Amino acid sequence: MINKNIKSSAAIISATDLKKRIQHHLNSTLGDRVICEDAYKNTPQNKQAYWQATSLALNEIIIDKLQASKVQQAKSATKSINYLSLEYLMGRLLSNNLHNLNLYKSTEKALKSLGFDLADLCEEGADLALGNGGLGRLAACFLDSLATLDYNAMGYGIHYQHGLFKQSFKDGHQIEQPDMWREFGSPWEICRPEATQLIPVYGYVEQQAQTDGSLTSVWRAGKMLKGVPWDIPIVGYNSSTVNALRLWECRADSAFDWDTLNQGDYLQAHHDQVNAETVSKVLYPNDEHDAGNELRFIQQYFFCACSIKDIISRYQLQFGPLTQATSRNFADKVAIQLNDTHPTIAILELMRVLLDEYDFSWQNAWQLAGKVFSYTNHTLLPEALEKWSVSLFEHVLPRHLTILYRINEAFLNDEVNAMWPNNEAMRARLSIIEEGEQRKVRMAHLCVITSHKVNGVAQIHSDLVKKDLFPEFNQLWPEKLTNVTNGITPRRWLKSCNPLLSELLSKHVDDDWAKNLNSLSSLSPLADNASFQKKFMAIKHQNKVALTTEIKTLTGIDVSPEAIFDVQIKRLHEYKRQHLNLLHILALYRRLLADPDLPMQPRVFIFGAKAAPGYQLAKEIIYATNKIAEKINNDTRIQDKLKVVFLPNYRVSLAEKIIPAADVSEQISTAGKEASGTGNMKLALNGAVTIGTLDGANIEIAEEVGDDNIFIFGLTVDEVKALDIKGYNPYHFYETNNEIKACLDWLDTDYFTPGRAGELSSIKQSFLEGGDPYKVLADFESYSDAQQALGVAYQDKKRWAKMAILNTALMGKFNSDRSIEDYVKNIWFLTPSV
Ligand code: HBZ
Repeated sequence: MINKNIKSSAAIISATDLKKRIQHHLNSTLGDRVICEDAYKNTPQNKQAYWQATSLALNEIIIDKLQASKVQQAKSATKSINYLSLEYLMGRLLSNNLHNLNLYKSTEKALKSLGFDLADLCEEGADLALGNGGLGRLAACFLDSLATLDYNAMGYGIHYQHGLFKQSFKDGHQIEQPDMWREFGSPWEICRPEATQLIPVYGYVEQQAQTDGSLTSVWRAGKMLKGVPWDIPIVGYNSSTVNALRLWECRADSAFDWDTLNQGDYLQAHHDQVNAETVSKVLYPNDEHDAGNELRFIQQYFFCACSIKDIISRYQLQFGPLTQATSRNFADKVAIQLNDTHPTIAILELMRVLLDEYDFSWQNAWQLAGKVFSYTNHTLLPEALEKWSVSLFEHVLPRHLTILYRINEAFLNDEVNAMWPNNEAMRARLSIIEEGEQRKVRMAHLCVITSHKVNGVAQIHSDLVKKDLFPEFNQLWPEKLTNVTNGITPRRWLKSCNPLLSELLSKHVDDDWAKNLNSLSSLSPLADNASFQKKFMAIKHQNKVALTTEIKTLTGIDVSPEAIFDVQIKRLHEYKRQHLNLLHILALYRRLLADPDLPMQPRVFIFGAKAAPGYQLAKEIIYATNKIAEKINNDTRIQDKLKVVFLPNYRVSLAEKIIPAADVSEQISTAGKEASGTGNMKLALNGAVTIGTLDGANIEIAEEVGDDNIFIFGLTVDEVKALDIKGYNPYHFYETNNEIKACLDWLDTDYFTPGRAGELSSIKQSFLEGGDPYKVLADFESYSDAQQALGVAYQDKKRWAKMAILNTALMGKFNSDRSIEDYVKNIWFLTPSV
C-alpha cells in the first residue's frame, strides 16, 4: 500500500548507477581527497568527502530536472510567483532531497556498498541557517510545497556569508560564534554570473528639462554594487518540478574600481571591494525587532533591486519587451510576495524602474505594482514594525524617496480624503510618513497601500490585523485584508525526520500521506486500538532513547526515556514566555523539596532557543535556566523526578532530532502575541500533546484535535485586553500567591549561583518593577493547573497514547501545501506548469 503513485526517480537511477556517480566525484571533483585504507575510512575528513561526493552526485541529477522544469515552465507559459524574503531557514538538504526524489533507499544501498551509513553521512552537512526563526523556516516550507505542487516559483534572498550565529554556553551564558556554512563552498549551489545585476546607490536626484518643457527626475548614483546570484535547486516531492532559490551576493562593481586603479589608488579599490562585500556578509540576528541601521537598509534595497531586475529580465526573455502596452501581460505572468515588510523597497524599485527605465506613466506603473504585489504580516508587536528614517532614505535612495512621497500624496489626497474629508488626524494616522522630531517611513503602510492582498498567518492573527493593527485600511478596502494560516512541509517534518513513525503510518494509510496529509485522519479509529497504540508509543520511546543519547553527547546530562519529555523550542523572547515555563519548574522543584515522595511522573524539561545578541533579558533567561538546571539536575533529594536540559545551538537539524521524541509541546505565549507559530504544528504532527494558550495557530490546532486532546490554559485575547484597560498589577499575584512569591524571592538569593546573589534578580524585576508586560504572573496558576492535569493524563497510558495518535492523525490542515493552495486561489492566481 506504500506510495503507489510515486513518480519515481529510482526507476531510472539504480544503486549501482548512484555508486558510480559518487565514486566519480570522489575521484575527480574532489581530487582524490579520500584515504582508502580501511583504518582511515571513518575519519572526519573522509566522511566529509563522501557526504560531499554524494551531494554532488545528487545535485547533478537535480540540475537535469531543474533544466527540464525551466523548459516545461516556458512551454506552459504559466504565471510565476516570486517570493521575496530576507530569510530562508533551509536546514540540511541531503536527506530531504533524497526523499523528495524517492532516491533515499537506493542511495542508502549505494553507500552501504562503499562502507558508509547514509543517515550518518547526512549529519555531515552544515545547516543552511540563513534565517532567524519561524518567518525564515516558513519561507523554506513554502518553497518545498511550491515545487511539490508544480508551481513556477522563484525564491529570492541574500547569499549571506554567515548565517545565524552558532550558540554555545560558557558557565551558562550564551556565547555567539560566526556561522561558517560555506567556508569551503557548498555542493548545492550554482553560481549564475550571466544573471549578475548592477545596483546603484547613494547620490542625488537632478531635475532635467524635457523637450516638451516638462521636468523629469534623474538619479545620479554615487556608487554601484554588483549582485552575483547563486541558485540552490528546490526539489519537489514526487513531482517533476525543481525550482530555484536565488540568493544574491554583493561585490563591488569592478568598472568603478578601474577609475581608482588608474589613479594609482590600488588599495582604495580593494577597500571598496571589502565595503561592498559587507552588504551580504551577515544575517542580522534580531527577530521581532527592527535593527534600524544603514547596513540593514542597504541589504534590503540591494536584494530587492537585484530581484526586481531579475524578474523583469526573466519575463522579457520569455514574453518579449516590457512596455506600457504589454504591462497587462506582465501582471498576468508575474506575482511578487513580500515576506513581511523587509522587502518593501521592491515596491519603490519596481516603480522607479518602470518610470525611469521603461518610460511608464505614473498611472500605469502604479496600477501594475498594485496587481503584482501582495504582503504577509507576521507580527503585531510594535517593536517589530519597521520604520526607516526619512533622512536615511534621502541619503541612500534619494530617487525612491521622491516616488514614495508621490505615492503618499496620491493616497492621502484621493483615498483618505474621499473617505474622511478634511480629517487631518486621519491623514496623520494613515500617512506613510510618521511626523515627529525624526520623520520616519512606515514600511507596513506602503505595503498595505500598494498590495492587492495583505494576509495574516493564522485566523486570530488576521482578525487582529484587521481589528487592531490596520482598522482604517480595512475600512478603506474591506476585501484587501485576509488570512492564510501557516503550514509546514510533512516531507521534512515527518517523513525525513521521523522514519520509524513514517513507516508505521505508511503501513496503515492507503494514500501518499506525505503529499495528502489529510489522509492521516483515517488513523483516527486506530487511536483506541491497543496494538496500534503499542506500536505508536514504542516508536515514540525509541525516538526518546535516541534523543537521550544526543542530550548526553551535547550536555553530559543523563535523562531517562521513561520521563515525560516536555519541549519548548523556539527563539527566546519574553512574549513566548520561556520564563513562565521556568517559574513553573521552580515551583515543581520547591514542591518536591517540600515532599520528596510527591507522586509525579518524572519530567525532563527540554529547551532550545537562541537569544538575539543585544537582547539582555533574553540572555539572562538563558543564563537563569542553565543555572537552575545545574542545581536541579545534581540534587539527589528529588530522585531524578525533575531534569532540565538546555540544548545548545538550536537550529533546524537539532529540531529534527528533538521533535520526534517530544511528548509535550509548550506553546505558551501571551494571547494575541504569537502570530501563528509553526513549531506547534511540527510537534503535534509527531505525536506531542500541546499545552498552550489560545493564541496563534494553537486555536486552530485545538479545533482540529478537539478539547480532549490538548491542554489549554490562560487568559484569552479579550481577557488580556480587558486586563490592560483595567490596569494590570503584577504585585497582586506576588502578594497573594505564596508559591509565586517564594519562587521569585528565590531568584534574589545565591541558591542557584553560589556566592553571587542577585545574578538572577533581573527576571524577578521584569515581573514586578518592569510591570510583567507579558502577564506571566497572571497566567501562572492556570498554567500550573494545566500542567498538573497533563501529568495525570500521562500516567494513564492508554489515554495518553490516544491523544498522541489523534494529534498525528489530525494535523492535515497544517500541511504547507494547503497554505500554498490558499495563496494560489486567493492571492496569486497560478496554474501548475505540469
Ligand atoms: O513568523 C514569526 C512569528 O513570530 C510566528 O508566530 C510565525 O509563525 C512565523 C511565520 O509566520 N516571525 C518571525 O519569525 N520573525 C522574524 O524572524 C523576524 C526576523 C527579522 C525581523 C523581524 C522579525 O526584522
